[in-house]
Amino acid sequence: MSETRSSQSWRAHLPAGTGQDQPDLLAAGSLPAAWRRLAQAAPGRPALWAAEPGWRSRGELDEASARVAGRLRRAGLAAGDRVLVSAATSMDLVVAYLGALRMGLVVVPVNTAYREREVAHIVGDARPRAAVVDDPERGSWARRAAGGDLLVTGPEVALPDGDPPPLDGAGPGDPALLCYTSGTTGAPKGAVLAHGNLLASAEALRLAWRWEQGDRLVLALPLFHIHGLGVGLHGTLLAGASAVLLPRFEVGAVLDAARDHQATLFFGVPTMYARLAASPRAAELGRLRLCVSGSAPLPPTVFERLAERAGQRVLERYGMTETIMNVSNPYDGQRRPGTVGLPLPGVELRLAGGDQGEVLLRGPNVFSGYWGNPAATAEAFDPDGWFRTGDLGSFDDHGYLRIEGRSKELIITGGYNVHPREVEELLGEHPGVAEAAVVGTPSEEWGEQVTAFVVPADPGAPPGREELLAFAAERLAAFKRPRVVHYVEALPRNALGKVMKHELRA
Ligand code: MCA
Ligand code: AMP
Repeated sequence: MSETRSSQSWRAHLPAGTGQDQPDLLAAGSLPAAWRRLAQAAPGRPALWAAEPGWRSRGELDEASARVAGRLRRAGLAAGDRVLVSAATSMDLVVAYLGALRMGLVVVPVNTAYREREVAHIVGDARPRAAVVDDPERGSWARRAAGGDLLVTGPEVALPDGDPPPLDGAGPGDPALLCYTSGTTGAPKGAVLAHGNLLASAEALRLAWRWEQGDRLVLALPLFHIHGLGVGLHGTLLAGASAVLLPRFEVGAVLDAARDHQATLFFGVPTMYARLAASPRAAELGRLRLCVSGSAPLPPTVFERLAERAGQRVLERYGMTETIMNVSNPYDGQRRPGTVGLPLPGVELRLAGGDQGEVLLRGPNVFSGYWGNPAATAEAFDPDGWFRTGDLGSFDDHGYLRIEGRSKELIITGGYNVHPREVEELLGEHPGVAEAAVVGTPSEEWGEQVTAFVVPADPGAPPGREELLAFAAERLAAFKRPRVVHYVEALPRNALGKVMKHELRA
């Protein structure tokens, strides 16, 4: 068994001279309780900016989110009910989210690129009572999947006002988010993140990244995944800092926002940093105090280019939906490209195989299980309660973690996850396809790209590539659609009949 990296390395994340004990990450009670105190302490302080309506202060967010909670309560929702939330970033979306979280609803964030079958799977599993969506078609998909019994509203939650329910009373064990993710295998499962998980991770990041009230984040990540939500938004609110909300990532818009709003922070996925590094304006990134990359490996070439062109040494960290954030390069001290750094405060980490093996994690940031799926939950943890990430790691000479690869079949393209089996099953539904295998192949732009190997039902008349892609596009989010399609006579299989994916990747 390998050494556990934990109680020593967290010190590397805190300023020199910090006390001897690990910080109490749950001291604030919950994120909503912490935000409430910050709002009361300085209600006029600017908190969030969006093109529409401009700046909103802590106090305004506090009032507006309480109003949303009153409306949702009047509509019949109560603590513990699930509410599906699927919308592009906007002030209304954030207010709706905060209102739901403050009254104890369990928020189910859903990617806006999802098509009907993806939405229907989540609705069928999570059984939400309401959906907050910015697209009527997505609302009708959700309602249909719920058998007609679903309250659908827009991000402005334009429902009749009511008295707010008790707010900000959630305890650390109460569920806050239900995030659908493929985990290591199979169909998307709902990872239940409790209020304590959200707080522990945001507090560890606040300490490790020296997140202060004067900081201002340019937040161009979508808020329906943990990177934008659990890192960008939660961290901003817990630190009492501010953020500029952008509805989508675009190099010029990010750099304009950083300049116009005197931002200090930017968080992104490697595809975003590659685009920034290639821009003639790359040097402008140098004005920020801290840039953080995650969700997929940051190529050392991109790190070096930004260090050269902008004097910006991007800090890479490692996270996962089930655990929020785990490991980070230190703020002070060396940021080592090609590594993700050292376990964050509160996080215990070890490698299953000794010096190299599956990354195993424990800590107050780690979720407790998959929604209504005890079998998947049991599989996800080892008998000592270590969460099996499905990522393969090793330690470098400085004790920094390197993510070497994945034991799970997951493809990560532009920071979005694609589970091959979902795409394989879909392609297999096309009448012209006998079977298909899907793998990730290297891509400079996306990190990995979805690549399909298709065995036609009639080798003499394979389905057209465009037809196949249109078939996929109608049924799956655009980022899951194969970018490369190869037609093959047969798939390479081993003696047990299992497709040998490494041969396809070669
Ligand atoms: C868009 N497209 C993609 C992707 N995004 N294809 C593959 N992979 C993608 N990620 C497609 C579009 O559908 C379109 O296809 C074509 O690419 C061009 O779109 P473009 O305008 O260039 O895309 P974009 O809007 O600029 O989006 C690129 C992006 C975006 C900004 C990098 O993918 C993004 O926001 N990624 C971040 C995802 C994220 O937040 N992940 C965190 C997960 P067509 O033209 O054919 O229709 S949380 C997580 O992983 C853990 C917790 C962690 O550690 O953070
Ligand atoms: P998700 O399932 O969306 O939560 O994605 C989590 C996965 O993203 C992890 O299990 C890793 O495989 C990957 N990941 C996140 N951050 C990094 C990173 N900095 N380097 C390599 N892989 C990463």
